[in-house]
Amino acid sequence: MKQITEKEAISKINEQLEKYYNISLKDATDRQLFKALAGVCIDEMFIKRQKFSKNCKKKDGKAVNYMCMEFLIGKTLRTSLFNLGFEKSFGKALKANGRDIQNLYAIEDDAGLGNGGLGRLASCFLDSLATLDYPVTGHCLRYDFGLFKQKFVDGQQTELPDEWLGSGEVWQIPRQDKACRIKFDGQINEYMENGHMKVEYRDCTEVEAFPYDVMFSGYDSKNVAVLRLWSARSFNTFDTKKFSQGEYTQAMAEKNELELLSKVLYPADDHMQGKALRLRQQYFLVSAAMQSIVTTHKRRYKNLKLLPKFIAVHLNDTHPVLCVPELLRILMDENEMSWEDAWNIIDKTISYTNHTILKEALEVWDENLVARTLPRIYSILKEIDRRFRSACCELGVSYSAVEEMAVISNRKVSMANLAIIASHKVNGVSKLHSNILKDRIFKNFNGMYPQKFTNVTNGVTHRRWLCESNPKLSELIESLIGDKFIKNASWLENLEKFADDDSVIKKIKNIKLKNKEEFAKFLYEKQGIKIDPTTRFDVQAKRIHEYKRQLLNVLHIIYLYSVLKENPDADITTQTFIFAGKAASGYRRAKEIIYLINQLALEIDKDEKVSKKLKIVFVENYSVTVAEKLMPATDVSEQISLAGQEASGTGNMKAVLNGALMLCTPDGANIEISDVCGKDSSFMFGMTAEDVANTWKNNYNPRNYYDNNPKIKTVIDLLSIGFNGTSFKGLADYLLSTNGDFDPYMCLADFEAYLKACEDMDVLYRKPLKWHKQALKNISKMGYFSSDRCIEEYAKNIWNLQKI
Ligand code: 26V
Repeated sequence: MKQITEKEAISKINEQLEKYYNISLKDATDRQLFKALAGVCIDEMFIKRQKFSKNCKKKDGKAVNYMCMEFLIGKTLRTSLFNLGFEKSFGKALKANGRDIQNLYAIEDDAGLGNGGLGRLASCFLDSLATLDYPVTGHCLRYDFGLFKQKFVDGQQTELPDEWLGSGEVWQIPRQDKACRIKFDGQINEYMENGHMKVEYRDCTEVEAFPYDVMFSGYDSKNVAVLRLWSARSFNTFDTKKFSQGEYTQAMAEKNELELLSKVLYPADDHMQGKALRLRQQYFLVSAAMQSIVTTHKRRYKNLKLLPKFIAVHLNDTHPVLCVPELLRILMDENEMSWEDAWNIIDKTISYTNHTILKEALEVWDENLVARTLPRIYSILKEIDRRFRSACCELGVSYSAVEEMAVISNRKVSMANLAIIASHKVNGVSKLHSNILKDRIFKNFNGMYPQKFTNVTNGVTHRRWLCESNPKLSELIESLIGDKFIKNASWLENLEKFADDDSVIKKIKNIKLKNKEEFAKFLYEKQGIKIDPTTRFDVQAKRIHEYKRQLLNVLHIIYLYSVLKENPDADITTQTFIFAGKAASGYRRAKEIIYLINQLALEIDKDEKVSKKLKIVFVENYSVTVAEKLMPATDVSEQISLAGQEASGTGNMKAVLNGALMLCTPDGANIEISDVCGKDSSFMFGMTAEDVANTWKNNYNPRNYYDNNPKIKTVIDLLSIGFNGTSFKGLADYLLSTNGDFDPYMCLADFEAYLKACEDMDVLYRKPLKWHKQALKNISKMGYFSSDRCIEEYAKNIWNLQKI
């Protein structure tokens, strides 16, 4: 891609500095420079975006609206510069003027508007859509506070507010012209007038949805993706009557209550809680987005029946599924369309991706809450339910199947059922996951609408996760096969021919070491902890959740600890176990696991002999930025969820793309990564999803493992005694119980197989050239897991989108 010259870079920076601060480069603070660079990018993207939009209109292009409650963006400056082809020249130009571009990157806070995989996937998709020249608008809430900041106090997780807006605001363009109103609560009166449904609202609460647009340029493309972040505002600063009567606080309280809507991201990704505010957030997002889509479409094309020709609406999980009744409402109540015509539009426009099979995470809302909060939407939901039930009746579907699939059943509204009924396509995020959806979770639906169900295996943007975050590796790759892989990830395959070139393999090995040194330095500066970059870095970085089985990892470490305590000279690989990830604030067990890891880390540190071979660190406050530093430094990536539970995983892709080998179970995308990279690419162990189903059926009995496997007995007993003065008997009991508070993710059942896989891995690790050769082979196959491939599949099979 064509880069600009250093001279051009300097002149662009000076232009911004002059415009905003009337200052020259040498006098500018880092913060002013940061703003200047952001300004350069924004101006550039603005021009690009305008041209693209014009072209899109001219060609009658179709656009996808990606609806998601979470976008885990991370930082934006470096990515914008990279994608615009500015990064290198700006870096050099600043350096020539005695400034370090890295310091400017450091100023920006992460935009952490998401919990984990689902939100990060949404951000990767924007990058790919922009790069591949597909028109897209993402819609999300502009949370004042993103995902909490994690801080350890005496080894326990505490949560602090994440105030990201200070530096995040530079990218956001306020769009007063697109603001709209959202109604909640009150009562409705529905009546027919001239054959059309009319609705009167009484006593409802109204709030303004005010959008901010953030632009994301594609790499070497003509396109810029827009993410529209909706913020809640009350219309009046305060109730003037109350204000004039001196009731200041109450007047302010009402304003604050309305604006609470977009105040904070819900920090859980595991457990559905029927919280009224969350339901309001969901409706607020979809109502604002649907209103803006319909308004723009009407202005441009006049005819609403043409909506499906120009618009695809994608539901990233069920959180935005109220798009369905909201779009029906707008079409019928505000545009006098009949139910049949409106439904026909829904049917062609909406698609849905499922991201979890965890029962407790599948969204169901209390019918009364929906009725009270969104009376008109509730009435539409009842009609969708009624029509669906009558269609089932005609098809002769059994009573129990109808109840299972209905939108409203047992006084609950099922969001997944609504999403499936309304979508023309439903996909899972890995082959295994999509099959589980068809064969188990949504079996009845699959019987009824087999053509709806499909798979799109996840991907990550290799530009951020390789080119930007691992410049050393990326430069080596470029020197070997050219830069074509940046735009076309499958080009990475050309690396394979260097697998037998020892000089290349040594370079790969060296780069890994350098990245580990850099990570060690970063960790020391951040947390004051020293780790040895010459040890093997064994990493498990993801949300803390029972199903992901950080506990299984810990059990293995305890086992190694017990062996080394007995015999400090035992033949055990010297390694650093690195954990990173947040626990939902109300998730007791996950927090206990964090505490266990931190206490065990301290105990091992204190043991002079053992600590020569073993070290544990828990990296505080895992975020996109931390991941960008950690992935390039990973030797072993732990992907050890109970088979069938991890829908896909995307951390696995990021790690392997950076030359890690996976230690993994046959779950989610692990299976496909191993298939694509070859059987020696990872160390896979444990029960398959099918084994898991059978073990569950035959009653898992952890006591048997404890009684018959002395290693397991040792480990569990040590857990009971505890570490660094704290007993973890609660966790030991949990691992051994068969009822009540027990481990449904069956850590003990996979323990022995896990140990064996670790031993196999050690064998390869002792032959560094072979290890790094495998790393190179893996990287060469990872093009398939670029979100570019994934977006091409969505565009073709789900959205019917054309490139502009
Ligand atoms: C679920 C819920 C449940 C109700 C409470 C609020 C809330 C917020 C977020 C979520 C999303 C959880 C689903 C999720 O993040 N799934 C992850 O999606 C990744 C991208 O497809 C995938 O790689 C991971 O395997 C999957 O766990």
